Amino acid sequence: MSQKLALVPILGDQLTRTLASLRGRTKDDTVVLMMEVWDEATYVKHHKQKIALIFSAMRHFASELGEAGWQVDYVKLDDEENSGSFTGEVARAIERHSPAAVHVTEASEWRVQQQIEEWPDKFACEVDILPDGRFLCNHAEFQDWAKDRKQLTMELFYREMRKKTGLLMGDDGQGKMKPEGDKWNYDADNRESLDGDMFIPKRPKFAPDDITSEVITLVEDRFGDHFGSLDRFEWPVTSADAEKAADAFFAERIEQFGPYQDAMVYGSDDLYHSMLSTSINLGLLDPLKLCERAEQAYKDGKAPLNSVEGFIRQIIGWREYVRGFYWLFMPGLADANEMEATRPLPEFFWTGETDMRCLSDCIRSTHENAHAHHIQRLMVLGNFCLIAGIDPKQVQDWYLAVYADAYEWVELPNVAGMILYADGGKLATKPYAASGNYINKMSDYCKDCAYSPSKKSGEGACPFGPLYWDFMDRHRERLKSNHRIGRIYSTWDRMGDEKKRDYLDHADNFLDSLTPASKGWARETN
Ligand code: FAD
Ligand code: DLZ
Ligand code: SF4
Repeated sequence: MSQKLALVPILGDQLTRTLASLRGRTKDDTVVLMMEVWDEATYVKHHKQKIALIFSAMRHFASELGEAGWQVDYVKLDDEENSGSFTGEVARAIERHSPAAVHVTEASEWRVQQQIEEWPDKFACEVDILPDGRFLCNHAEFQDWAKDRKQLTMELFYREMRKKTGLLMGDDGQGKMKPEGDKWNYDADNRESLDGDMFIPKRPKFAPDDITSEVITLVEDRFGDHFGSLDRFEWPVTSADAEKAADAFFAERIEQFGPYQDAMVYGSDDLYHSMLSTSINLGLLDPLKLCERAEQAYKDGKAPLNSVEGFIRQIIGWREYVRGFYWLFMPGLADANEMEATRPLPEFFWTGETDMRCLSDCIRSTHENAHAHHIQRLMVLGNFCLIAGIDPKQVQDWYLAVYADAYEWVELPNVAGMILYADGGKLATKPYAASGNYINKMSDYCKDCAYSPSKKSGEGACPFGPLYWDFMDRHRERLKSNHRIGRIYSTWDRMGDEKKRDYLDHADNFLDSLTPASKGWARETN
């Protein structure tokens, strides 16, 4: 029996046929609505590749649905009547199609969900807002796990997800589950640095087809003043290509994924990372299936446990955890500033023009590819923002704008919680502050840098050292009782006054020399 006509809006990061709002619908009683809207393309000034990726993936998905017989109403950015907003476009589509109901899957971001929650009052037809089934842990389950916990330790959450999925779980012989290899976490085995000469299989790159080329022209034309280059657009924009990218990762790179997860090499942007985050976040790949493939690679003897466990932890651990964390602490998380950081973001975050070779290489990769790998985001760019005391709002806007995989639900917990400690330690047990020694150990950046990590102060000293001590000194009252950090102050106290003064003066001079970002790079209102 045919149901009443429903309008099904599909947002830019919901590109899967298994979406909750499509479940149970038939092609005869459904109009799918997809909308390129100005508000979403400009609420921060996204990297050009990010906009091109989302528009191209949306257009490909719409055409696949159309070819499969679905009725798709696709609003392009340049359509004359385009109102510029999701709500405006749903209103116009209701006029065009007169549906009995709107079925929409909840938005991944708080900002958009607020708009959707107004629809039942705004529209005369019924509006159903359905939970997003693409995550393992729903909002209620996460709240339940978090309640009564002082510290939301990711590792404990992750163990629950391992038990829930059965991934890398065995039997202890007495009817209970136990982690494969008897250990939950193999992170300690995953800290090798990488020799620049080591062979790294190249990941597949996807040259723009006609749809992507048209979108690239549109983006150059309409968003020409946004950050980033479109010269090398190589992202998968369909689920078929994303599967090819996943095939190559499981065939060629997962074996070394674990050991070199934290390594950094000048000029090398992907190393053994999967480069699948853009596809997972868009909906082109199913995260749980990827974890099952990783587990299979282990069972088949094609990848060691430390690599496979590391990959699975990133997805059913960190990715699920940050999503739960985001919804638990929004909207306050976006305003959190526990460390009272107020310094403006330096201009070099947009130009890459700094003598600090680690930062300039991470910003180059960000500009060229709309990507930097995890440890670059965390221990180079993030560490700098933390110890230099950069205003969290400006850091959030930067990360949200520049990465092709950035949506607020995943960006914000990583920025406010993981790198800036702006949430006061709800996510991380201590600030991830480090001197240049860490970067020197894990990368080849320092050997040709204008600065030296072994020089502690004075001309040519790596700025990370003085900035680190300046940060520790500034936040002594707040951090001294943290058991993971407190002992650092004994080292600081053992230094003579002159040495301490040298560090603090050096940090002051360095910070004074920074040029603040000129207005309008990330957000018009900054
Ligand atoms: P891999 O190293 O191959 O990891 C596999 C997968 O694990 C990733 O594809 C991703 O889905 C997941 N993952 C790994 N780490 C995290 C994490 N910390 N949080 C959530 N998922 C994770 N990831 C995003 O998808 N979007 C963001 O906006 C984003 N912002 C970040 C900001 C900061 C400050 C930091 C420190 C990390 C951020 N990450 C973000 C996490 C991580 O850096 C990227 O997921 C990763 O670099 C993507 O590359 P990859 O697919 O090769 O990842
Ligand atoms: C990031 C983005 C951009 C640039 N443009 C669109 C768009 O035009 N249409 C769309 O449906 N989604 C877009 N997105 C993603 C949204 O900003 C947002 O992240 C998702 O709707 C999830 O809340
Ligand atoms: Fe970065 Fe310092 Fe190393 Fe230069 S010396 S690359 S600034 S850590």
